[in-house]
Amino acid sequence: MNKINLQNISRPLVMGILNVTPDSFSDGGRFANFDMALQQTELMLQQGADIIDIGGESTRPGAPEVPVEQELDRVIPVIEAIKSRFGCAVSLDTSKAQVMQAGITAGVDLINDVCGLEGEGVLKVIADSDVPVCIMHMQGSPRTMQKNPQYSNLVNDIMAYFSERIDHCDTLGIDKSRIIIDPGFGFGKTLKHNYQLLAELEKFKQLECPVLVGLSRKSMIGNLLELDIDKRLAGSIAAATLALNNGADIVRVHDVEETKHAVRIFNAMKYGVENE
Ligand code: 7PJ
Repeated sequence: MNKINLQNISRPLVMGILNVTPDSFSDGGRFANFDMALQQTELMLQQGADIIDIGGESTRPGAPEVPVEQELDRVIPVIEAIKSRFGCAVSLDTSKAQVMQAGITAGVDLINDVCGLEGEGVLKVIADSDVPVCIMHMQGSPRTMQKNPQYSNLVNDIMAYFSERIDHCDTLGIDKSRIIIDPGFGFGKTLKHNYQLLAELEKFKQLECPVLVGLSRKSMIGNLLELDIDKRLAGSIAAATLALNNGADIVRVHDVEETKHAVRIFNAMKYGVENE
């Protein structure tokens, strides 16, 4: 399995989601168990995942906060086991400095922060390391974000947020070449906002950072189609495909096998049929 090289993402990457929370909204704790987490990782790698994204804190709207010790207990043993058993690229979905530090020590290849590196002590941990980071945009906090999200200009506001974060990182010695940006679908956005972001995703490429998107099984799919979580696969693949066509470099998904099919269809259209 290849390590991620942000400078050279020539084809879209698939990031497989591994929740090690008992309360994640879409796979409800099925992988809380250590062995199940390793099995799910192995399956996603067989299906062609390029990166495994491990999260120990649910960020669904209204989710309770997880104490740092509990988050560490959930994610660190799983990271260590995955790194030693599979040696694949591992991303850590966390917003806490202490968890990031422990993850970096355990060898993670990417920090994925839905709070855009705004947490206490986070920037220092990142500046003292050389791991790449994904900076996601969120308006508000998971508890409040869906109350009444408002923007003066949706894309410009989010672009301005990224510019500010990138500049701030730069002053601390975190080079832009280490940064991935993510508009944060569903994080402080209405249904309309989410689809506008999908339509205008290409604009984020102006910032010259790889663009990551997470659309998989989200309520922007479920609310539009009026479908429960377990019926959102086709909608998720459609959304991922549109995101790829609008410039997404990395897609964060639950359904790796089906998303890889979409990536291969996209690649054949965009770059021609390869290896034949
Ligand atoms: C995202 C994420 C996302 C990034 C979650 C869910 C909710 N990280 N973590 N982007 N979403 N970078 O999986 O639906 O959209 S948790």
